[in-house]
Amino acid sequence: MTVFPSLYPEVALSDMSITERLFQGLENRPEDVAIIDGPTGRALTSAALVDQIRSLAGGLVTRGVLPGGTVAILAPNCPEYAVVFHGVAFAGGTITTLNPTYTAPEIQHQLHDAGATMLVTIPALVDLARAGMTGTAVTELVVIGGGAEDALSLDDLMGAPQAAQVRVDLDSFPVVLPYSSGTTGRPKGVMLSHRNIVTNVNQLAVPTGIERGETVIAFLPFFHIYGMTVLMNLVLGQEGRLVTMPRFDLEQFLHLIQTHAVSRLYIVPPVALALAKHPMVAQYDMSSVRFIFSGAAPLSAEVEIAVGERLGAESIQGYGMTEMSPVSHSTYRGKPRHGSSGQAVPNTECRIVEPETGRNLGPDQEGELWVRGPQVMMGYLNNAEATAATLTEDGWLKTGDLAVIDGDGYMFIRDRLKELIKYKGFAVAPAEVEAALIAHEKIIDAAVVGKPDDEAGELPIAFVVAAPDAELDGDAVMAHLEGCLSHYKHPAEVRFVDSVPKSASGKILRRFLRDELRAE
Ligand code: 4UU
Repeated sequence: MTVFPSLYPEVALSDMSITERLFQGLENRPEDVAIIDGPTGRALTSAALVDQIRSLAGGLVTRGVLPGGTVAILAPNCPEYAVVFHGVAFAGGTITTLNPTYTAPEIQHQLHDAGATMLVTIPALVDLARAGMTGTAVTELVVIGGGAEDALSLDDLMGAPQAAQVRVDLDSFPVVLPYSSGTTGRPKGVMLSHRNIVTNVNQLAVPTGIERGETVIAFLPFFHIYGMTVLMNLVLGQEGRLVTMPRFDLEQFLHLIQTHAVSRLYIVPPVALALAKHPMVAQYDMSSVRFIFSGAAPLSAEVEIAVGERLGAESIQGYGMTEMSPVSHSTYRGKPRHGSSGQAVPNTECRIVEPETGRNLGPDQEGELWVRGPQVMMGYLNNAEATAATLTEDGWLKTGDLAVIDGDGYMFIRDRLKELIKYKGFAVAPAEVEAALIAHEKIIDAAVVGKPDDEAGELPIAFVVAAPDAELDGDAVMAHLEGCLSHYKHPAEVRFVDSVPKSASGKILRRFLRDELRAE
């Protein structure tokens, strides 16, 4: 069996919790600013961040919310995100992170599935949060900054500082529950342990380590695993400084890079494209930028090189998946191979498996990428079937991505075997969109697949079968989706068809539809 091991020395497995690992990067520089709210310039020193995390953890324990429960957070990036995330983790709790652009039904689904009992949000999202809580086990709404009726403020929760990490098992307790659809179906809770995340932080520090005081801009959302592990936990845990942005806006992004002399950009391909081509970039001083890292979707070698040349910075890529905490591959600094997703990070083994036969393939042969390592998830929450379909008994994760690994261990993603659509780096689960479409009384069948797009990477396209004699147009379909699916999941186009191509067993033949779209 051909196994591609990491070519780099192993990192020791740590016995720290994720918050203890964070404190390692904060406690020796108490007076340094650790995190700045981009829009307002409000700054928190390392000492203030540690104090707030300890106070929140203490308050949650005193109130009896934790340990043992699940707290949900529905918020855009802001300094308090790190306080809430780590306050819960330090108190021995589980945190489930919600996309703040979700609709009420989407929020409701995740809160219910994760078994959350407390929801933390911001003032602007209170109404949405309340609608999403309805019918779930959430009994307490907490608002960062306070000011809402019948809700606690985050300050109300602060208690006597929690001195030490509330002990939970580092390998079998899910500290984080982000949601991902994996290779098939609807979004599922991905159970990640303290060991998973701490190890991934330490693994990624090898190829792309951060120097003390480096400033990193954080527009990638903390609710998604890329922003959570790489920005919030790696940057702060390695003595870097974060400038948070609540959402991506090119002008504000450039302005904040200039104002704060940002040295490092973690981005996704659409932002790489904008940085390479947009005229506005020339109006700002980008000379502080030294390092650019793109992940979450394919980026061509041309754009990867162009963005590095335009900004005079090292430009590289990494590859990850929520189920891998997320990073399995990263380009090592000073060893670029443009167009590649990089080499396996330490402690990480890979296989390339021929999908039809299950046979192991060798270098330069294309097959499904399987990954094994200490960053691979525990499994999906309450879903043994999906877990068994994704993880083998001996610990290999089937990524659902088609890749090749060259003779030097560089991995190149070639295509996607799984049904997932990536819109601007965000995962769209076709099964979820199809279920929402079919919920319309005049739609009898539907299939959703991705169409290649220069800017977004892929656009979701819906193939819809209307009931006989039903009067239905694209606008009516889109109006139906409003309020039940967040906008990034909405099809860019609705096509009416007579039938959806299916296999004998009733599975949608997505490849068939995708090939049709690619041929256009
Ligand atoms: C082609 O997108 C992510 C995680 C991305 C990430 C995080 C930290 C990358 C580098 C890093 O350092 O997770 P999910 O779960 O949202 O989506 C996972 C899927 C992969 O299975 C693959 O299909 O996103 C796609 N993907 C990529 N595709 C992720 N990275 C890449 C990449 N090239 N570099």
